[in-house]
Amino acid sequence: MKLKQLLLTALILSFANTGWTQNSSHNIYPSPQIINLGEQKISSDVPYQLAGNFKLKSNSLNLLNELFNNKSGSKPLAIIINPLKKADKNLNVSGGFTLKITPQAIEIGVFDNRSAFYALQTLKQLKKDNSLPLVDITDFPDVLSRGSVEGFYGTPWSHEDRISQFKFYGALKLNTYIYGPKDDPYHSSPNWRKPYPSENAKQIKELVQEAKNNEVDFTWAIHPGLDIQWNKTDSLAILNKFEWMYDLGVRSFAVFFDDISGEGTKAEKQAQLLNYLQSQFVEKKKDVLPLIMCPTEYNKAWSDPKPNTYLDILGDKLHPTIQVMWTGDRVIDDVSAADLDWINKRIKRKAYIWWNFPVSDYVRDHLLMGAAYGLDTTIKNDLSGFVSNPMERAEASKLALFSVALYSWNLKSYEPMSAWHAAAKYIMPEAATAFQLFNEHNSDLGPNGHRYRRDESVIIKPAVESFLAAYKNGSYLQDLATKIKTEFEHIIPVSKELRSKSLNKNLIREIDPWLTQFNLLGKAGLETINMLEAKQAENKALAWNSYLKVEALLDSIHLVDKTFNQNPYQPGVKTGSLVLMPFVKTIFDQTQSYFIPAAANFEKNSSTALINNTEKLKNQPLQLSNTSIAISPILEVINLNSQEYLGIHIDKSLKAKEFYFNLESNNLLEGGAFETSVDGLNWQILNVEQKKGKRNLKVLADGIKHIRYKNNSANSKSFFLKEFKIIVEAENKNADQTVYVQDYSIATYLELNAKDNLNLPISLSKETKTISLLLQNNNKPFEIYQISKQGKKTQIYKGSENYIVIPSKQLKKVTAIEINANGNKDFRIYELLKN
Ligand code: LOG
Repeated sequence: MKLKQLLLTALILSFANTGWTQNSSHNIYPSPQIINLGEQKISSDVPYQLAGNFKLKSNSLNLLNELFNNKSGSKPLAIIINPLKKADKNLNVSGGFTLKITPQAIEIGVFDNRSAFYALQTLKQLKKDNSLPLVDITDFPDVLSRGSVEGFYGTPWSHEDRISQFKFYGALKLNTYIYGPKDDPYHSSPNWRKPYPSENAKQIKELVQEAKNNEVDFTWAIHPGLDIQWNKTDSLAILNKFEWMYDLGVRSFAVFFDDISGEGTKAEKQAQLLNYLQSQFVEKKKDVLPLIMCPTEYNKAWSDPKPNTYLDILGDKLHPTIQVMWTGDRVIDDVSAADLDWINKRIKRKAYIWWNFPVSDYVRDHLLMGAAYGLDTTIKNDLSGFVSNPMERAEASKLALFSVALYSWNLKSYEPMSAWHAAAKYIMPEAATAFQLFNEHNSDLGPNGHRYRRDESVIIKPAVESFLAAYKNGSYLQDLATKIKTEFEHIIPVSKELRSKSLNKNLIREIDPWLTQFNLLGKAGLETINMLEAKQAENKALAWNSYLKVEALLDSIHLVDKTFNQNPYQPGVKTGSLVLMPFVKTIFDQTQSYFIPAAANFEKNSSTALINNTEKLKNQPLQLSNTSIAISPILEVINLNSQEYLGIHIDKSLKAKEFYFNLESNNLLEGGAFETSVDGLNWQILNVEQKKGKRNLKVLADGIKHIRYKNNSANSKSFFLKEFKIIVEAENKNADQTVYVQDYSIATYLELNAKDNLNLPISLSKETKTISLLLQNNNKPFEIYQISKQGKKTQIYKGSENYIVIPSKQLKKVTAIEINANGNKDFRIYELLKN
């Protein structure tokens, strides 16, 4: 990076010497192909006078009127617009233009009205404080079709969303929008054969017009493959539908055959249909753009590699002007030269890239606000189009679409990180730094079926990793802790700032649950560091107070996750999920051993335990909570020899309600079984349907206290211990739950509720020097008494602390202690320890 920056600076300097200021000081997005920026400026606070031989359309005229004033009196500036003369092939494409600002005039050379519109958009970006710099620009797009394909599953964009998109595209020289939301029943089954109801039709008409105003080609796509019949009736049905759409103003069409099976997938039939539409519709209409099709085998991983199969058939049979879409080596993938090489040969044309980023329909609990990287910058001659499939959140998707605009216009100049930063400034100038910070920690997708991941929290990640590595080995790296703390401190105000400053209310509405979550993450992180600092200072009481705060914040995060964005696919709201949240959780989980040191003289009242007869797993910890008991997952593969088993025994005070497992194996139930037992001696086979041991749930019968998986076969069995969890509740909810107070775990607690007095039997040995209580009382006063053998009750504590240490000297012949919470309903006792 450093080296790259140096080289860039050197490059800029060398341009400066020749009188050029190549690309350095302008803010034109996308970056012009050739720009020669002068230092002098002219005023734009003047009227203009149009000259030249090109007649502008109204959208370009409107832009002109926006740029200059119409005050009479001052001398008008000549704006001379002429058709491009040069035989330059690059320049003579839709949108290509030259723009020259001299002290006397602005000269614009155009190929079409789109060229003029783009030249004026460039002027708009150049204009600052009512002045324009002298400049000489030659500009044209590297890729002919650039923009988005609304092709995701989930709630389609709203009318307002789409209009806002088109304005954004126009300003950034994106010229393509393909309409294909999977969940529009008139795009796909069941209603693709039917015309749109009048209200929808009216809106589409408006959209086509608004797209036109912004020089965006509105492509309407049909997705008939789920139930198409290869007969005349259905060919006509599509033709009719296209006619209806044509009447609404649509002049560009696509047919999608993705995500279907059966009859609809046949290459010959698909090609026949497309060719039919080519001859019966496109060639007849004359003002319709080339057809686009999305094949069924739209990525390498899903396509037949054998010669003369699906893709080659399309390549051979499809009319040469029909464009073929392609997502890459996989459904979700970077775009590489090798991949294009492969596909272009097979389809015998340049692929039209359908880039599945930042689409999030397969990771709906995440926002994809990361940089758009992984795009090869040398392939401009190998693609016919580049469209991005965005998120269902339209405004938030603009962040990635900004980069798509920069990339597809000028591949060579594309640099993902600077584009990403520029995008934040462009989209949220009111609060760019806060927005950038939010984006930095909301980039990765989390584990997903497509195995597509993105960098996240890149700047702070090395500090977090080094800190955690050292921390696990018992050392505390102060500098790094401070650095991480500062990051969390910066995160806390971001949500408030974005909510109060952002002018884009729809964007805030889209990301609102994530803003809530991000703020909570900041607070939880800060409190985590506070806890570590208190621990460093050996102030256990302070550390415990921080622990309680972290716990409460994690509870809130959990609640937000269970309350908002409750879609049936990936419900919830995840933020900072790659680096920051795991940091908080790791420290939080590991703090257990600090508050409950292994050396402590416990009085364990719970018999909950791991059961197993394998040496390797004997130290595997359990994860306890008030509602579940689980074996901590293991990353490596586990081998269970013949007759070996692994499971959980729960205490008699607990009732086992449900059992969840995920052991990912191919032959889990061949000679192996899940077994349950009431007494630990007699075992019964638990019927589970899932042979492969993928995630599953089993409701349990009453009275079960033991669950295990046992290898009853003669051979060893291997599997992954991803999940082995019992959902529990107190056997008798009203009865004694003191088991939680003495179970070695600060993840469980006893809630006093309305019960005012709690009586805990205890016996002290000679070694006991103190007893300590880990509580949470919300600052309300309470008392502790000791009860002697004779039943005498004496007060030993009165106050409102959360962490209480009582020297054993104070405890005379104690048989129990009694806690009086004075009716405090939020009183929790986490653990009673003897040290
Ligand atoms: C679908 C698309 C979906 C995307 C991401 C294509 C060509 N089709 O796996 O509708 O949004 O993946 O989930 C797809 O990508 N299928």
